[in-house]
Amino acid sequence: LFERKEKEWTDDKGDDNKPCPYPADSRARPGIQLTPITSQNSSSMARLVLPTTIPSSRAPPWTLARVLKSQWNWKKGDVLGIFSPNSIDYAPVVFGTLWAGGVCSTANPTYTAKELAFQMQDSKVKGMVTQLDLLPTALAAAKQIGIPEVRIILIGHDRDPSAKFKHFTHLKSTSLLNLSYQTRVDPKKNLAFLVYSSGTTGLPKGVMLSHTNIVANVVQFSAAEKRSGLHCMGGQDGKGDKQLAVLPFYHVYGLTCILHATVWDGYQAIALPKFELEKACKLIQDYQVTFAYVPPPIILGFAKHPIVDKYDLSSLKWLNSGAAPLTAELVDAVWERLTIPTKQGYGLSETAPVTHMQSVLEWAKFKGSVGPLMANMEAKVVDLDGRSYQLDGELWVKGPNVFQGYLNRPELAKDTFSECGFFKTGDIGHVDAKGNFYITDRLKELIKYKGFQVAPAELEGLLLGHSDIADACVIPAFDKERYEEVPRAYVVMKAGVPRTDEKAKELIDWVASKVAPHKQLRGGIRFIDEVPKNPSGKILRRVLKEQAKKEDRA
Ligand code: 4UV
Repeated sequence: LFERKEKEWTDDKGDDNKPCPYPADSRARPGIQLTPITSQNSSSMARLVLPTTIPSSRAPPWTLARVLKSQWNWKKGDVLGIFSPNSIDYAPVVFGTLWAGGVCSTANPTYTAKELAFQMQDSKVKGMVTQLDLLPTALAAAKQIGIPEVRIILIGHDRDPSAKFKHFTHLKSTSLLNLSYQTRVDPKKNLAFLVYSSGTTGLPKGVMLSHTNIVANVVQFSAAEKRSGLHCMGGQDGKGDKQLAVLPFYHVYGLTCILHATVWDGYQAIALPKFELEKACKLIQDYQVTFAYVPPPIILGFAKHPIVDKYDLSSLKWLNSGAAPLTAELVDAVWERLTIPTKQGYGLSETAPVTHMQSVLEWAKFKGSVGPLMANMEAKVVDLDGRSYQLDGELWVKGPNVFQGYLNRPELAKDTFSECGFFKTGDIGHVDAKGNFYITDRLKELIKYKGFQVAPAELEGLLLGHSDIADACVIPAFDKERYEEVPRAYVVMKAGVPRTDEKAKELIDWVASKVAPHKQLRGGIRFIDEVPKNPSGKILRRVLKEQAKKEDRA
């Protein structure tokens, strides 16, 4: 799988039989080629997971597969909802579900019951796994969508004192591998995960990721990291690399780059249920952590927070930033303070996720770049008409890790994929002569707060439901002090409603009471007379984004 052949830049001939509408100038840039991943050598995810030791206090993946198949009448393609922060039980639950031929719908543990119910209903889950402190939210969501209480299993440290809800580790009957609960899958066709993304527009949608999508990306990503020679040396003796597993496993960045990559490469992961800078520093020091994949706000913490000086972080060899833009200033600040290189990766839920990854050896040479394309992928930078472009344009990608479409939304395929099979990322960027890509802007409506997705359409829908509001538009603003994007609402109030600071605060608090913390209107509320729209009624977000840019720069 790791045999690589460097390929020259070549004209895109397309690897499918569909005619490409832009044959004359469709120069696509292929990544390095890995030996193609076929259905024989990728097979099911279950092949990745034959743990050699299971701690006696925990349970192996096939324990869950047994319960699903023998007690829940589980069929191939059935979906399990996972509503939990990072936990030692997360991986066996994921692999147990896949082992039984199922699909995991992973949800953000900060969701409200309503947000959770939406995802669980949309992905038609048959049952849910959660933790004791999240049980009230899980139960409220389960009630809304009619999931019986017996189909809720607990994971994590705490047990239910009333013993009404079974803990995953209590399902254990035997730690011996039991193959009879395994279901063979077609890795290209059968789904492994449903992660939720708003894509380029609208409300969150189920991103259908097949077994092959994930296996391909783990192999692509691992091969890319190994190019540096500094990464991912496994070892049971405690001498191998150790990763700080702070990215949430429910999000595709943590799911592939931590949960799966750790199993694939055999190094240790020190998992945190949520990010606290001081705890992270202590764990790095105590466990001699060697690397971490994080979003930019954590890079900011390492660069600027005084608490970092209390700890010895000298074991850290490098950091990888992704999920949102990173400034070169922060990269320099981390280096000056800690002498640790910060490189960048880029990807999307729809690409399982990694499409670009910078080598740690090139962090200083190509600062601001997200690196070259992953193996077995092709990319184009196109103008608005889909023609290849020399300057900044929309990034399109193609490869074995590109998803199968949005769940129950076949009508979106036309706008999501080009006629010759490229996935339109909705991000804007360019590529230099050496093949390094740079992401410079976003064409799509998405807002990213600390790397988490916020769909403007969702907040606009909520605001429009408020009795004082006539119209609303939500856009990304920039918090200069924290170096991060934050959602800001521009609202038109109904006649007679005061446009005061108190009213703005009241509305911000009202939104905060109804959504997960990352969706709060941290960029504030601005009152306007009219939401700018084109003649067909489509919101002209660019106008307000420009307005916000001017205000945030002032
Ligand atoms: O769908 P999603 O929430 O997915 C992600 C994935 C982040 C990854 C994946 C692989 C990596 O190696 C890595 O370092 C990070 O966040 O959101 C996808 C959108 O997030 C923005 C961009 O707008 C995507 O369409 N985004 C992701 N990475 C970057 C980024 C980046 N490095 N710079 C700027 N924007």
